[in-house]
Amino acid sequence: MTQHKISLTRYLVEQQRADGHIPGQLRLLLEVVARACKSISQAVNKGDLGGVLGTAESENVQGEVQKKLDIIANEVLIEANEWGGHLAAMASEEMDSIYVVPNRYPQGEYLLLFDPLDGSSNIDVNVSIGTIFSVLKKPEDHPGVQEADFLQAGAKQVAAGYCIYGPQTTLVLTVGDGVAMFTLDREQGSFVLTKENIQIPADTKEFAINMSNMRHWDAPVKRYIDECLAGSEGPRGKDFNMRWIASMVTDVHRILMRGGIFLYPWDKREPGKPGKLRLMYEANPMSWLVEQAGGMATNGRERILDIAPGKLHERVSVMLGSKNEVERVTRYHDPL
Ligand code: AHM
Ligand code: MG
Repeated sequence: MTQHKISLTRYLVEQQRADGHIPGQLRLLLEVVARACKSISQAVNKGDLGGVLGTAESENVQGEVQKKLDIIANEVLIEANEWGGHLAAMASEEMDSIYVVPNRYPQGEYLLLFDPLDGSSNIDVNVSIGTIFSVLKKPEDHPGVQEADFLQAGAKQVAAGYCIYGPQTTLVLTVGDGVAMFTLDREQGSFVLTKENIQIPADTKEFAINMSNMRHWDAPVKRYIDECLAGSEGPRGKDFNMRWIASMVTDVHRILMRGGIFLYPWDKREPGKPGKLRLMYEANPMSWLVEQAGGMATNGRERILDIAPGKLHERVSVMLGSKNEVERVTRYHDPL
């Protein structure tokens, strides 16, 4: 625990001063995202009292039924971010195409992508959910902004993070200089630095995967999990524990706090679909955070951050967390 409370604002100002890691516009952007997360946190906390639970009458671009809170969170993020002059456009899991900042506001140089409320299936049952975000720079070679400007590999991110709405509301952030964690002080209404330089242990005895899909997995993933399940009598020589919250934010948060491996692999049910999770606003930000914390993230074959996206809502197979475990399952994908 830090002795003197350092607010998110002070942390960002000091980062900007120290090494110019965070240009002024990016600092403003991150402050605004944090403010939006505070307001989403309030809506989430109210639950039934705020009339925010349950399903809306709509579907998103991926054909998923939207929850009321999905839509509220999306609107909060857009309204908070559109007028500040730091953004050119936004993209979200909940919107078919990009949202260009209206021309009544100045256009900035950054692009913001988000999953406004990840883990929607958990909203109504009072289990932790979160907002995931990724920030890219708009290419400078042309005026205006188009969807193609967003199609940059995750390695190009300039900031990434998530805010988890659980027993505590916690913002976890990287600007490429390690991972820092801020807890919302509800009385003060501000995020306070509570952990710096988060490190994921390279080894773990904990895995997270939706086991009900086992019969659909590809052989390398099946082999990896079978070996974990065999416990101390199997080839791994140790017993494993399993956790599956079904909120990626929460599963990844646990891994950042105490290690583990998270897998949402491609499976045989939908051959044309390379996975369930979305590359640009789920896998990329989480992969960068994990790498910044000394972990590893692949799709079984290549580093997630190196994948060149073909479209905004592209899906990807995800394996991330403790380095030695991700290395192992990735090795199992190598052709013999
Ligand atoms: P969402 O963005 O529609 O909420 O879906 C993503 C979620 C992840 O948070 C989680 O890891 C996964 O989907 C859960 O999938 P499943 O329902 O198969 O357990
Ligand atoms: Mg999601």
